[in-house]
Amino acid sequence: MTERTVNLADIGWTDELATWAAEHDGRPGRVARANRGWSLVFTDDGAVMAASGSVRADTGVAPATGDFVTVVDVDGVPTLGSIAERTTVLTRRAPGRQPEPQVLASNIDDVFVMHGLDRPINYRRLERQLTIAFASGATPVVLLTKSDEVRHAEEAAASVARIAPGVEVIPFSTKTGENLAAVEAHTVAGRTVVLLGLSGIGKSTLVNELSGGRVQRTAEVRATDQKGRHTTVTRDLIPLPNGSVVIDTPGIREIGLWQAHEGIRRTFSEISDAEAACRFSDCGHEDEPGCGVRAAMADGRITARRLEHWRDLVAEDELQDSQLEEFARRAESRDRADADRRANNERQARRPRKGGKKRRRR
Ligand SMILES: Nc1nc2c(ncn2[C@@H]2O[C@H](COP(=O)(O)OP(=O)(O)O)[C@@H](O)[C@H]2O)c(=O)[nH]1
Ligand SMILES: [Mg+2]
Ligand SMILES: [Zn+2]
Repeated sequence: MTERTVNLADIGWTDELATWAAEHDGRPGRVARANRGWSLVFTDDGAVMAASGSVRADTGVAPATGDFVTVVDVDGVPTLGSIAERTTVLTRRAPGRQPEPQVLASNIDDVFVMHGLDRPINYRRLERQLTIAFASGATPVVLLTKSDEVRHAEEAAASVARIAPGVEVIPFSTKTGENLAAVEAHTVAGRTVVLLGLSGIGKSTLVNELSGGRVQRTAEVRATDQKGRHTTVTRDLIPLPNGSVVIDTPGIREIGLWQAHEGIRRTFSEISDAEAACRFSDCGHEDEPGCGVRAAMADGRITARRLEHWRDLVAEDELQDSQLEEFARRAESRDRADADRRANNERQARRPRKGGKKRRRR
């Protein structure tokens, strides 16, 4: 599939965005894949590879898959001009020591948190995924793939539902078609879903199924590169025939939290609810009198396992906050030192030069 022309409406474009684009130079489009230095952009004139270094330098925002953008021509090179404000952002902490965000997808409506029923469900991973999904501002939906491979798919779904209060959980199979309609109900014209899960769990198979087998397995497209040649590149953003959009992330293992306070609160809503009843606002839920969390544990509303996982994620979130504060403090004192140095230099420069010979004391 070459996708020479893409209808903007088929990649999530709205009237509001059209208004935004009219106020900005360049051709409207959506980022289908973001790499270092360039982005693959779907425009109404086909797929182009646009240089993205300058927009990043100007705005401090690195483009991400799902961004609505304009592409301008800079000396014959397609270049990202502007990035529209994101409505939702799925972010993880970038792997590595520095506390830095990595945007996985933007402007998404649903996050499909996917696990395979053919292996034991890793609840800690699931809770992390739900946390970043809630933090994104989009709606998480848990998809349990390969339901044809187990006998008790509904039971597995029920135990997942117990740790995902308020989240829809759908066990399904692309092999038998079980519950595929429930999954498809989330892919509605104009909406964007992102797939999150380990590799091998059936993400690409689902994309193929949703696109009626019309997407080739490798998700390749032909794009115009900076030199105007046509070249084949891989994209993560896939427009479906029904006018909805799927963003396929590469199998992501590490789910580091990024500013996920609100995500934790919503993922562990039974704990957040119970906490509201604690007598002390800074209750540690250990042996304080009037602790709502201990009370909820005593009557089974909170399990010991959930409390332990919650404590771990809260600790990780708080550590990150203090790391970020420390970074900000250091950056600030560096800025202050720079400013002092500049002011000093200026004073030196302004000081009138003493002309002639130096006088010597007698
Ligand atoms: N039994 C069964 N196998 C599936 C199903 N969906 C995908 N698979 C298989 O799981 C493997 C990995 O699928 P793939 O879509 O490539 O996973 P991805 O890495 O998440 O994109 C393939 O061998 C698929 O045929 C399903 O519903 N049932
Ligand atoms: Mg895949
Ligand atoms: Zn308490």
